[in-house]
Amino acid sequence: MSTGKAHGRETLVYIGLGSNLDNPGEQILRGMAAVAELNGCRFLARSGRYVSPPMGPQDQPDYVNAVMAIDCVLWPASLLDQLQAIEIRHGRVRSGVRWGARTLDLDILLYGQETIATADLIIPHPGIAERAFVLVPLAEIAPGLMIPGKGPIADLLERCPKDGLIRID
Ligand code: A4P
Ligand code: MG
Repeated sequence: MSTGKAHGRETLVYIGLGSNLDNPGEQILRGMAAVAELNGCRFLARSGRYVSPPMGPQDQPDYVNAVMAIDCVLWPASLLDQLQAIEIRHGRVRSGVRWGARTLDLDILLYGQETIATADLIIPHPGIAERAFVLVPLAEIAPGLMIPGKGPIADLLERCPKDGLIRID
C-alpha cells in the first residue's frame, strides 16, 4: 500500500470556506486562490459569496461563506493537513471557543461519495444538511448533488431555513 500523500486518482471534492475577521470577503477569495494552487488539486468551480449572521456565539461579526469544487489526487488526511496549513498562513488562531470568530475556516464538505469517520476527519462534514450557509452555495455549483447518507441536495435545501443569508456576488 502507498504511504505517499497522493493516490493518483482524481476525486471531486467540495470545500466550504468561512470567515468573519479582517475583511472576510477578501479572506474567502484569497483562501480559494490558495486552495487552487495546492499541488495535487485543480480548481473546477466556485459559488458566489454569501453573508449570514453567526451560528453559535452571537458576540462575533457576521460571516462570509462560499463553496468551491476541486479535482484532487491527495488522500483526505493529506488534504486536511494542507487546508489547515493554509488556515494558519491566513492568520487563523484557534481560540478554543467552539464556533468562535476566525479569519479563515476551510472544511472538507464532500470527498467524492466517500463516508469517512476518523478522530480527525468526518465526511460528509457534520452539519452540512442543516446549514443554509453551506447548502445554498453548494447547490449553486452542484444542483444535482447526492449527499451520502443524507440524500439529494435539492431536498435538503427545501427543508433548510434560509434566515438572513444574502448573496453578495
Ligand atoms: N474535522 C473533522 N472533520 C472535518 C472536515 N470534514 N473538514 C476536524 C475539516 N475539518 C474537519 O476544526 C476542528 C477539527 O475538526 C479539525 O482539527 C479537524 O480535525 P476547526 O476548524 O479547528 O474548528 P471549528 O471550525 O471551530 O470547528 P467546527 O466544529 O468544524 O466548526 P464549524 O462547523 O466549521 O463551524 N456561522 C456562519 N454564519 N458561518 C460559518 O461559516 N462557522 C462556524 C464554525 C460557526 N458559525 C458560523 C460559521
Ligand atoms: Mg473548521
